[in-house]
Amino acid sequence: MKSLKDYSTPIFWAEGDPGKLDRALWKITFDGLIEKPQTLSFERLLKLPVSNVKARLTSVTRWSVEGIWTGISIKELASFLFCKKEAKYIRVFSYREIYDTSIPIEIALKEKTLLAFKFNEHDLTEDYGGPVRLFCPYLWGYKSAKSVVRVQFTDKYISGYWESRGYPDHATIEKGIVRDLNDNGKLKSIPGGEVIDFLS
Ligand SMILES: Nc1nc2c(c(=O)[nH]1)N[C@H]1C(S)=C(S)[C@@H](COP(=O)(O)O)O[C@H]1N2
Ligand SMILES: [Mo]
Repeated sequence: MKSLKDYSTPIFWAEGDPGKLDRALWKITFDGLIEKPQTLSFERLLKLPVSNVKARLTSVTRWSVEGIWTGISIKELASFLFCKKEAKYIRVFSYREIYDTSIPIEIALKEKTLLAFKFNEHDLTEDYGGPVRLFCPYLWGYKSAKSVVRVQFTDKYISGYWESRGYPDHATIEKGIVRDLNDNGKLKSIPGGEVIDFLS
């Protein structure tokens, strides 16, 4: 099965390329409106029940790539961390905490929103947000923060890196044209919302 690189998926690092990341030392802090705030090593995270979802990452810059994403669902994490009912959003921070983004809890708890570490059985490389990134196929790609170091459960919405630079906070995927990277970048129409099928 092909990797993201095999599909020539563009590599976005608005905050600058983070360089080499050490998966053996990687940690993710979970805090905010949860009963059990804690920091988990990447190794410990991998011991939680794993989900595999076939879904697309779709960028507002008009490309879309599909594959099997493997990770720990936010739903699983919310139950493991005893998420409080007051939590309305998750705010996710990338390595160095320059890039962040937030999504509503009801979208975070949908089955395909993951802290993902594999695409088509290949470990995510640093270019694509390894060791672990958010993956949320329901919204534009700027919500899928790469190389995640912190997940905060919160009741206040704070615009993230791209949202505070003019991209919509809701990030609803709009109807229009995208390049399908699984089909040599062929231009195809999408209906709006999670990209499941193209319009013919
Ligand atoms: N840390 C970080 N995460 C990020 C970005 C970024 O610039 N920095 N870009 C976002 C955008 S706009 C998209 S479309 C996807 C692209 O993922 P890729 O670089 O793995 O293709 O990552 C998202 N996550
Ligand atoms: Mo994007």
